[in-house]
Amino acid sequence: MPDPYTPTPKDRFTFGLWTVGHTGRDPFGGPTRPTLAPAEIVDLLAEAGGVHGVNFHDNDLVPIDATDAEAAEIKRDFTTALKRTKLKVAMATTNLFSDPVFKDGAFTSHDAEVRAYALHKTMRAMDLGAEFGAEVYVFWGGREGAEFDAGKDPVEAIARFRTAIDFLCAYSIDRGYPYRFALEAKPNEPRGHMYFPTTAAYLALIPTLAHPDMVGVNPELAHEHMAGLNFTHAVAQALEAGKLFHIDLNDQEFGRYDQDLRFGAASPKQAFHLVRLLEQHKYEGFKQFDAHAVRTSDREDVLAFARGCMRNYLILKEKARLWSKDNEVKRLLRQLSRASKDLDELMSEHTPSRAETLLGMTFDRERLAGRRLPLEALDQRTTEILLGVE
Ligand code: GCO
Ligand code: MN
Ligand code: MN
Repeated sequence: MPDPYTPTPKDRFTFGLWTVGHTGRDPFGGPTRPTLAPAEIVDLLAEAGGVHGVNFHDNDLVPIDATDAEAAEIKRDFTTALKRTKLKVAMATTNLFSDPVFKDGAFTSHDAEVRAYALHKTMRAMDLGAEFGAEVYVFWGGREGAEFDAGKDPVEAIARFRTAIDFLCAYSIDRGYPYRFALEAKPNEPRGHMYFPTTAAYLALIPTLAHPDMVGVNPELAHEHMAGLNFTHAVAQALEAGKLFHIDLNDQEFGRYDQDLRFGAASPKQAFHLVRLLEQHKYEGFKQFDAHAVRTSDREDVLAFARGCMRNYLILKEKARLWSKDNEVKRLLRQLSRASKDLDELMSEHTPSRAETLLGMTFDRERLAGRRLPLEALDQRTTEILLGVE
């Protein structure tokens, strides 16, 4: 029997060049793994098996100080590797955080020349992504924030960010690119505090943009968990708004520094509810594993990391299927939901007469409060399904 948890490109799993290419460097120590060229990273992903595509920041592919000749050679090797492995480029993005020029922000910098450079660099990065067929363009504002609020008016910073996104939407349209923009929130790291700290903050910005239709969000599990928030609820809000354009999957203990663990490694129950949500609502976008193997890993273990991310998603997808057909789960869910066509109709939209009807109703609070809500039983059954109890 074939392994049911073997991924295929149809699963639309993707990895960034910076994820499996991570050298193990952290703020306390140098690399533990060799630097791989982009083409070598593509080969590694092909070896992992079943990966749909690869994503990059402009400078993951072409170093910021590469000459034209160097850039051409890297691009040639990368193209050959993509052809050889049949991997696609799914998403592209801009590195607006590594170079010291962006140390106090890119689109939100106080310095007009830095803001101009950020636009220039992003337009070029969009050209590069389009050259390789990227469909989604991600914006993660790594340095858009502050340690101290004395230095910058956050209202002005937010307005500057909006102006930049409006400019770049128009650029994308003008060039005929197929991009959909996905805004990625993070509460902190590398800045002490980042503007737009949560997915919900970006969802509130989007309707104020000049081209709201082409902009959605790219929520990341680790980022909401760093702030102690429920990721599944953030994704649900994006889905409900039709704005889930991309997703960054990884894992993270709540309230810690940025851990970027293998998907499913730290909080399998949260990951389960997330996968159940994505599958139930038929999310069809790319699922990027934005994480890296731990510092102790060698190449073989990096492969285990990449395979583990995809496998855990597929295992949780199967668990979600079992959960929804489980008789005990079904029975408990029936007890929890008490639908009423008449009442739903009455509450669906305000009319003066519906309001009058509602105002005239009497409610037996004691009877309502007395209804059973067997949530302990449901969560216990969920846990048992996850732990493999029949
Ligand atoms: C992080 C972010 C990044 C972004 C990437 C794409 O915590 O560093 O998640 O990995 O996703 O820069 O824009
Ligand atoms: Mn992250
Ligand atoms: Mn990310």
